[in-house]
Amino acid sequence: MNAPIRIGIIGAGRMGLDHAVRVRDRISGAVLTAIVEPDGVRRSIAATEFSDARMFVELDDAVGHADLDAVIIASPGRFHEEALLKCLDSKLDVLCEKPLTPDTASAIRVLEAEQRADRPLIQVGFMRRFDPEYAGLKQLVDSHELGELLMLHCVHRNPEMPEFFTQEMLIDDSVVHEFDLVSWFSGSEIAGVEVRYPRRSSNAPPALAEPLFVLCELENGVLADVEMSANARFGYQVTMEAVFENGIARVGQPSGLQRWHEGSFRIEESQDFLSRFRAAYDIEIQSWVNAVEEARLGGPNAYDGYRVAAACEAGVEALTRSGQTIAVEQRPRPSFYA
Ligand code: ISE
Repeated sequence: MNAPIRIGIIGAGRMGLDHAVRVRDRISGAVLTAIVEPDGVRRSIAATEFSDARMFVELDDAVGHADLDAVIIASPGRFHEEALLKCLDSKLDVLCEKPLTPDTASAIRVLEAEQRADRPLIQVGFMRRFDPEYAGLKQLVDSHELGELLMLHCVHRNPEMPEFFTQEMLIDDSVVHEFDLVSWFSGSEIAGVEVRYPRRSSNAPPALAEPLFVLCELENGVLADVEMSANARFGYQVTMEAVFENGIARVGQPSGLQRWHEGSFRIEESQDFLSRFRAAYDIEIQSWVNAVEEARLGGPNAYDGYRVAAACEAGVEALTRSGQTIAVEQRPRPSFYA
């Protein structure tokens, strides 16, 4: 049996700690050796919970001292470029949480640096591709069993968002997932993005105008709409309906315990993305670890992250030019990412 892959996690926030538990308890062939977190409070919480891992303030220290084969980047997107470039310099395999970077200029710098390596080293954390229902839908699309895919109706509802959440984050932190999926399902590139504003929800904090209605035009003619709600209150709900020539398919419908009581019927709804996508994250990280073992990627690559960044850039511009379709500008896929 091979030695376990030694993993360091950058960022001990909500996502980073969730991955730390996953690597420690549920992933085979991996061991958590390091956590990098500049914030002292978060670092000491992590140190208590993950006493077998070494704690570092800076990535440089971890790369210099810890036994590392691979890194999960779970810090906020604006810090990704610097971390990615350092990991590439040290030839470390990386699972980078979405977004790869917040804009295309920085994503291109990462792609250029990565292409100096022998092979792609960065997998991007579009975990929904690993959700069993979404993976089943992808198989259905690719089988052509229901004919060609025509449209996708996507719903992305969060119960509430933290105070720091900005209007742009509705696109590059949330709709970013749908940008990846609609392109993956349709097997085509996003050509244009339009944003429309329905009546504003009184649940929206002063800094946000939402919900949003986002329309994506794919190069092959598929249309995808996304309802993005940041403060839907009742729970966390992410669904998709795919319309084919000869049928439809749905994912993300409420499931689980069903309860009938006092004249009503009830099914529990998820309350956050970590529980809703727990299985997807587990499968994603296991797939990545297995792939690292074989010196390859186990999911979407940095070019996928770049093209989604390009769609996000158009989407952010569309926020201020409601009703206009903003073209997505992107460079062709280098053969390195074929
Ligand atoms: C969050 O960062 C995620 O990635 C979740 O999957 C998404 O549903 C949520 O809207 C984002 O803020």
